[in-house]
Amino acid sequence: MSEEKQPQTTQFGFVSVIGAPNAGKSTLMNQMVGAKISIVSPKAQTTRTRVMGITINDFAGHHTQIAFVDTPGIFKPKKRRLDKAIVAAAWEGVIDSDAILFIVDTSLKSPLHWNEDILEGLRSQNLGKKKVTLVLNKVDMINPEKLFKISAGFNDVFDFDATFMISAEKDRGVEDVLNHYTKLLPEGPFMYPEDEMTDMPSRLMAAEITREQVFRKLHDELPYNMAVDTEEWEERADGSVEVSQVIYVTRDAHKPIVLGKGGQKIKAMGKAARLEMEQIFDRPFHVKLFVKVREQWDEDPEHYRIWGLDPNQK
Ligand SMILES: Nc1nc2c(ncn2[C@@H]2O[C@H](COP(=O)(O)OP(=O)(O)OP(=O)(O)O)[C@@H](O)[C@H]2O)c(=O)[nH]1
Ligand SMILES: [Mg+2]
Repeated sequence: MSEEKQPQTTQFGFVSVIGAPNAGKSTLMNQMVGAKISIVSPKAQTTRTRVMGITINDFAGHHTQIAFVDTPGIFKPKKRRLDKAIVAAAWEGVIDSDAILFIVDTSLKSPLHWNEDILEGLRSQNLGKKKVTLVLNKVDMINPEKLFKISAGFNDVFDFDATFMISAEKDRGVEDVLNHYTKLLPEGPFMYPEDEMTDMPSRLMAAEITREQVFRKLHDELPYNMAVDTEEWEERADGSVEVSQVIYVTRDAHKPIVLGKGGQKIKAMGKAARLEMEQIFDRPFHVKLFVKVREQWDEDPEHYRIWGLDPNQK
């Protein structure tokens, strides 16, 4: 019997992408969607909210729209309110999804140990019939022997429906993961227009683009404790967009770091962000950036509201 199905039948589902901070969740989602939807950086805890990347794929007679939900990295939050909200948002993604993609950074010294919290969490969540797929990432950095040991270690402690070994960054093995979900997801109508790639509002997307440029231009000079909000978004008659954004830092001493000598740094960030926005939104942009010190931006209820996070996580 062949697995071929009628091409008219469509399939649709949400796949939540979970993993420890820095595992490569956003890199993989962007790769599968074929567009830069979620920002990526070498710093842990880059993604702070749920970001959806939508794609349509055809494989073995299946015609499927897949909505990947990139989540913030899951870790054990200690005290900070923002950390608790971030981790809660990640687990919420799991509960709402049809299937779970669990991605692991295999280049770490002890990946299994590093992921204990998540495995524990997966065991305690009511997953019903949801399948959990193991995706071993960054295989470009380790040898096959170690990789197979890691794979066996994870499969010993949890019942995964399949295991993939990939390099999200080098685009190796990514298509197999995409095809897996193309077959797996339930039959049903597409939930999003065929050309839609994300459900993220443009203002938030623009803020994320700038936040990535701040990471890039400052490397390790700035702690990760920084936020960007889009204050104004104005569509001009000529088709261009004027955007004003504020980069929030928590200390006076951080302000000159962001500005750079004679404002060089912030100028460069603004330019890079503008080019990226023009590419993503396919229209001209004018970007104005400001730096403000707000010691407790991560306690400001407005910030939580904008980003769809719940400030009252226990
Ligand atoms: N060598 C290698 N690096 C990778 C691979 N995939 C991702 N990375 C790098 O790992 C770092 C983290 O990638 P992200 O995609 O931001 O990871 P994330 O899981 O979304 O991280 P958070 O949002 O902070 O939880 C970045 O520097 C990526 O370039 C891979 O396959 N190989
Ligand atoms: Mg991320």
